Amino acid sequence: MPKGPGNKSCHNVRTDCTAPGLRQAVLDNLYYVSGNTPVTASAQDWYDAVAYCVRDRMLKAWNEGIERITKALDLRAVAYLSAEFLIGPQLGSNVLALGIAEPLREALATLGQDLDAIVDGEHEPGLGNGGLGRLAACYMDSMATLGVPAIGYGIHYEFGMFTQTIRDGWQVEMADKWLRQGFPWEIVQHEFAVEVGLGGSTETFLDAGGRLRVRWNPEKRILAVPHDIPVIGYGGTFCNVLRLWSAEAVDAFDFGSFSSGDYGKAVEEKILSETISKVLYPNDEPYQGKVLRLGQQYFFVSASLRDMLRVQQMLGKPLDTFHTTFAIQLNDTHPAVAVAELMRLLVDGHGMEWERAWAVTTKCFSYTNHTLLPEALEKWPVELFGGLLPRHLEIIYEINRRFLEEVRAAYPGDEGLAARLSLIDEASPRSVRMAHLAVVGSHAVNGVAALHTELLKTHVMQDFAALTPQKFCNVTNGVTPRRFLALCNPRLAACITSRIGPAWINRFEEEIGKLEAFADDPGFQAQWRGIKRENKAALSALAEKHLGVALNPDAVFDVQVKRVHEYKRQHLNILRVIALYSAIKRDPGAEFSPLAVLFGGKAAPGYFMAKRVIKLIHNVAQVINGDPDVGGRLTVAYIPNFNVRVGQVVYPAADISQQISLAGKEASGTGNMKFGINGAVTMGTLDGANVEMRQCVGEENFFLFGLTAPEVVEVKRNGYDPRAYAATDPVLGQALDMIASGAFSAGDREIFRPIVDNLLYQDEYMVLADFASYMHCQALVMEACRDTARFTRMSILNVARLGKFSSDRSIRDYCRDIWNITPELG
Ligand code: B1H
Repeated sequence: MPKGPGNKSCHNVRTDCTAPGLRQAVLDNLYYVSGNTPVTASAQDWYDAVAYCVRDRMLKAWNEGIERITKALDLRAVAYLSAEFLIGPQLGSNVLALGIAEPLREALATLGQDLDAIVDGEHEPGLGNGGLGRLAACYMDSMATLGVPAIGYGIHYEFGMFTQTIRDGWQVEMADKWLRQGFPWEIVQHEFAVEVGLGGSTETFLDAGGRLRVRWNPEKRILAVPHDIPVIGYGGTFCNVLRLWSAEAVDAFDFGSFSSGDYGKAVEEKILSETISKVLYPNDEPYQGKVLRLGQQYFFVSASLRDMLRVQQMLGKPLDTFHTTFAIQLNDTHPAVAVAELMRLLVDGHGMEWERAWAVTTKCFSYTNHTLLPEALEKWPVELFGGLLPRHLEIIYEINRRFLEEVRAAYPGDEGLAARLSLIDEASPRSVRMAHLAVVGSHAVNGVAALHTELLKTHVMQDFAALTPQKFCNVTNGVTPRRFLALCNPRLAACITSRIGPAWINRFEEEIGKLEAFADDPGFQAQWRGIKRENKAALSALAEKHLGVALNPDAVFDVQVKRVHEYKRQHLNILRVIALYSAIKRDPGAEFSPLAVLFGGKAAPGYFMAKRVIKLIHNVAQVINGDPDVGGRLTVAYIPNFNVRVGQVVYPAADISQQISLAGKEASGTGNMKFGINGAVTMGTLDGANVEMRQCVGEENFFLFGLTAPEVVEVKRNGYDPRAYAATDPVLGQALDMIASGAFSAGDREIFRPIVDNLLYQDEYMVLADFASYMHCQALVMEACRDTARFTRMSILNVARLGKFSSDRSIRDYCRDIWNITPELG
């Protein structure tokens, strides 16, 4: 009899949560899953063994969750449709939810393993671009924690967001093959695979009852295979599922071609089919009208709706009560084709009358808008759309015909209004306006911050808001305090718990305010500062290791991490850095408290200007960090490959959070909240959720600068001339001159000319207009930082007063105002 760890296995090796039980479970997995012993196991083997051990302990709640949705007749579940779910590393958050960190840590220690190292080694699935995808993941976390039955539906991209490396200051993209080592958290459910059609044509026919019906004959079919990832709520009792569809060929390969010797053709179809879920489009905001992207959208939407209809039928419920089973949330317009697809499934597929189908459809759907940027609003050329989805185009025309009939009845003679509201943009090339389809097909439309919703109602969707004001509402974004405080900042979490108890973790809005009582307590303040310093030291160690840049943990850490985009104005930040550098150079002996300015974020691979801004930041960093006059008082670093994992190290280490978009451009922002609940004070404009954050923390605890949204409109209307600002502000003029003259490019005057010229002659995002105000604000920040007690108080109050920005509050808002669902817990 061989001596394997499995021999000592006990019957509850998959559920036991004591240290000895967990130890045995890990050893069993090592032995039976990976074919290893502690002697031969690699780091990956240990990770897998621990991950499967943790997953086992989620399966009770998981199976109960599936039963809940598929058994209860009177239950309404959320179907959250999103092309992105940026879920981040899974091991740490699942351990936290189950509450087994301590016994697991102990168990692993007896095996010579460190839980934290195993958690830190996880490679995250990068199935999203940025804020929008991460929001979807925070909402999944909150729904599970609050006990809101939900299924997240999305795409199982083979390649997620690219890995960013930096070569000579330039961003270089590398493919992210996140599945290379397997992904222990997912369960593939082949039995629920569905076929999705694409292309082809439509035909009419008379059905048995003599009714004229339409049939779509797709040119090709693709198999959608669900990969299920459990999403367990804090406390470990309630579990939802994230169901991601992966594309496969309906038939593995064509035997006809194979037999006749055409091996290439035999596998061609398979390869073509699989391209649908091959790669995530890495363009945050400006959408690209690529047919493959529309294919992706339709692919996951169709599979998801058919999955929901399967549940409806399994429950034995009639189709015209479909909306009582599912509240379907459209995360931006990426899944908006769902409106047409549900109509097709009900009308063509099940012979439902148009009016009844439309009533069901509009009661199901609600739509979240995430952007005001005109270039980000999805519009598909009619020809492209009809080529891929001929029946859906017909259905959209019919929806539009009926809708415009109502518009004309309400506003007779106003053809301008009808044209503005139409689902079809008649300008060449004619195109389908996805946002209009989403609004018309939904009973509720929400923006993601108060200002954003207001601007939606008064500008971008003015006509719709006038027509159906009752549809519009606001749900301000939130972030999960589990991942973005309890998990990522264990020192601060323990400190908070020591004062107000642990209830803040799942009752953040109700509990975190209790911290305010300690804001001026010198002992608490000292502890608070000590923790921030330790977090900064941890980030410094990482920067030292990966970048070779030494960051002084006693410096003020001033951080801007987010996607690189002109409207987010990383270039405004670097102009500020250059101005500070010039000030030091002018008077090297003057007092200057140490400041570390950190950047991080990816640029879309085709975004010329954003990539050049990354290069500029690197070049400025090189000059400043190497200048003996500066003597380490000002340090600049670019943290490569910013993602959820890196964020979890960065947010806890920040003193100052840069949220400096041009007012009216950032829909909400969520990084602002992640920084804030970790005690960073915001330096920001009145944009997105900054506005509400400032209201909550108090204006004395927020560093405000810049034009307001109405002022932006006003200045532009009067003819904005950026050169006038450069000419009259010597600090700004000099900073721009330094870049232009090659001070950061070894004399090369060409490399950054596109940036400088753009700022001087266009400056769409009004960097120059806000510069003076930003510099003035910077002086106030530096003054505040010198007063340690005052700054620590600001930091504590930021945490204590940001309870509203928990995604639990957002989900309660959705439940109450949009979904009509009562959370089962909390
Ligand atoms: C946001 C996007 C987005 N808004 C298109 N829009 C994409 C648009 O791949 N695409 O085609 C990807 C992403 N992302 C962000 O959403 C907003 O800019 C943030 O302000 C907001 O906080 C976030 C969540 O609401």
